[in-house]
Amino acid sequence: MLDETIITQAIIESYMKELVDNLNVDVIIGGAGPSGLVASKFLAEANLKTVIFERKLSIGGGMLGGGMMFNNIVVQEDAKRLMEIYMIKTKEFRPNYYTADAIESVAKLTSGAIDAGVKIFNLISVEDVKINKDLKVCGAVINWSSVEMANLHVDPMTFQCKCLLDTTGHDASVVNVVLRKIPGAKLNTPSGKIEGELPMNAEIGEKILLDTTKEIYPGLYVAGMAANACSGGQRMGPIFGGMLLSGEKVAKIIIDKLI
Ligand code: 48F
Repeated sequence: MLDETIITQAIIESYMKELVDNLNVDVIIGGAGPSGLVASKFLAEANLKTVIFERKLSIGGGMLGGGMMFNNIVVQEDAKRLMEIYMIKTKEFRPNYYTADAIESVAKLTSGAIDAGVKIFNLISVEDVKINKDLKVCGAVINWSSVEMANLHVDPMTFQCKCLLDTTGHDASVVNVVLRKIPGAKLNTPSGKIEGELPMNAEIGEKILLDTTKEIYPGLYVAGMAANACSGGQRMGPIFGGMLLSGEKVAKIIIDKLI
């Protein structure tokens, strides 16, 4: 005998408890693409309380679609050790080019994050940041993605953190908010503003990503495609080694800062 009201109560009460439990954490990550997922696992393994808010229903960002919906991805030698950590199967195509199943990759990156203790909330967007009196970023202002999509006039709510990580991909949407809303905000980029992403060059884009991954504004960090978009790096398309390495790198930067 199953009682629908008990099923409903179980979902509401357990979800609410998890939300409240994540109100004040070490790291909030906006965006559950590959770079955010990898960063979250390493942060949680360092005992930093880490939560991800993902706008969409699905997890995995651009990784799920492979290249042009051919749902395989490519990684290069440098990132193969990370694929091995997650036990994602790879096949050598040519020297330095390995293919992997995009769905398996997303599933295992997600599982790696959750098993490390990360809480992922999907269907929630980071729409603004919280700042302290020195204009340092110290939290994320979130709302249901459905509210955002329907353009409803519903106020958001605020979650607090020591570090906020923007892994929202090409849009760098959290960094954009900071630039738009904090008077005189100067980013850690050559112009102090968002340089904008450059067109495709996989070789340069993948390499430069490790330099563009950094604290971009006090309290706010960038990794993945958002990092190249902020600092004027090239895009690289469906090769994903750089995304994984960028997630690992930003985790190290934040761990060094907080521990
Ligand atoms: O775009 P995405 O996969 O970011 P990434 O980790 O990886 C980039 C690659 O997929 C690909 C590429 C690789 O070579 O160029 O594009 O840098 O994932 C970004 C995630 O962030 C979510 C979005 O739905 C996606 O799943 N997102 C975007 N804006 C917000 C957000 C927001 N404001 N709040 C929460 N999630």
